[in-house]
Amino acid sequence: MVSRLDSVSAFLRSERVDVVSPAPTESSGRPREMFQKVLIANRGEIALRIISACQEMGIRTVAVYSEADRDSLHVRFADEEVCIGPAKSAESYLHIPALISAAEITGADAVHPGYGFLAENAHFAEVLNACKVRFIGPSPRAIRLMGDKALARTTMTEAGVPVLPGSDGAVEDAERAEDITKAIGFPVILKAAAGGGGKGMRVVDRIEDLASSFVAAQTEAEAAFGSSEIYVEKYLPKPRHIEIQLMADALGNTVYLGERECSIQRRHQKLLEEAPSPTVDDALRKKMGEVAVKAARAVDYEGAGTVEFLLDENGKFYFMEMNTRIQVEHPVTEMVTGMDLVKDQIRVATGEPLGYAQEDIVIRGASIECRINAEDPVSFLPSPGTIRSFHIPGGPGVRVDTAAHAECVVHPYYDSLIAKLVVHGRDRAEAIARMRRCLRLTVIEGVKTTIPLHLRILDDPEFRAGRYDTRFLERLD
Ligand code: MV4
Repeated sequence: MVSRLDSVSAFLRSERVDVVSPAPTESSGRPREMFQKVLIANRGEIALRIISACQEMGIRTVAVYSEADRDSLHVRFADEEVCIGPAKSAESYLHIPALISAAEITGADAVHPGYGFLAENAHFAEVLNACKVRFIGPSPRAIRLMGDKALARTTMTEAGVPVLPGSDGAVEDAERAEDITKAIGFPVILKAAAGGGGKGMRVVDRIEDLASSFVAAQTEAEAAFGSSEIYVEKYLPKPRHIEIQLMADALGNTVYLGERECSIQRRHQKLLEEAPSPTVDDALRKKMGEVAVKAARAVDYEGAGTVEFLLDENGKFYFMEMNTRIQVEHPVTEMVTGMDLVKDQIRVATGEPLGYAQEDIVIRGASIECRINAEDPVSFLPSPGTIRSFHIPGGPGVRVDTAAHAECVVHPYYDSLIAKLVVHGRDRAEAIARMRRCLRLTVIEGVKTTIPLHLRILDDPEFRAGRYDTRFLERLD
């Protein structure tokens, strides 16, 4: 039996190690007992969120931090902490050897990646599993299959999941893109196979623009993701972004936990999310949920995952991508279902059964999340600095997920999220009123924030009527 130290040392000496047989497990290939110690390979609010779940489960925690985060709350509240490098993410939160070393020297038996950073890095998951440290998430295979957005479309087509007309996989050149476009008709959208989030995306309305747009998309994709692979889809002009939350255990139980509406985005950055969607009725929820489960089963998915769909004006929906991580906006789902998705992630990673079935999932009331970012609410330029005063109200149906506090520094190295303000109401009108009240009674001084923009969104008649799509912010006067 190769010891864990040998396998970690082998990794640290070379780029990759052969996958060695993991520790003794049940037939499902999972460790029997609950984790003793979880390392959180992340920072900020999600690191605190994971520490909270671990503390409630009696699991010890290891925080990793960059030199810039030395005084952060996730370091303060973890049981142990390891400095993994300088402020730059590439030299700290993205530096796999440092994270593997931290897991080894602290004896962590699992790693929770959170979202962003290495959360969807199949190599990171592979190395951890090879070093007999459980990656709390899906298999490297599922991460890879869904991480290649072009391959994901092909996999979903084969699984009977509706996808928009377009290419089967990546398209090798502009000529091939032209052939496909002639078959599906304009407008089309060119997308980067190696990553979502809008980078390497181009909408093309006419043939004269196709070749130049294809090259521009390739160039941007290569710069953003290290791969210039592009695929083509029929473009939906005014879709809604509806995503289905999934949870699956290692024993074949896969459950959907309703949907989230995430159409209010600016340059592909989500700003405000809500559950349930004002446009999804029970019948559509069931249809989308069952299709999302089918998508998960097609890749033997385990853990928390989200299938993102585009919903058109006729109520037809199409697979856009699958996120193989816990998402920023998971709290709105927790507020309307009463679940704790991070605890579920940790439990199913040990091989435990889900403990609930589809019929146990009931959506109650309405929830809204506003992302309070340290950004200028008009220009959206980051507004790093020291928070001088920090007060977010509570009260019935209010949740705040944050790692910020008075005198803390909002660094320019990381994302600008200061706090997720989440409310729950008996219905959507109460949730909107509650969110407005909380935003108006919030005091954050020292940095600019997106609070004024959120108040404008909540006051907009179209938003209040639930009549909005992904172009909403373009129309907000
Ligand atoms: C689309 C689309 C319309 N048609 N795909 C992909 C990345 C994601 N962040 C936005 N994406 C879109 N893909 C087709 N075939 C419109 C968008 C889109 C969008 C989607 C959801 C939420 C906000 C959006 C803002 C701009 C574009």
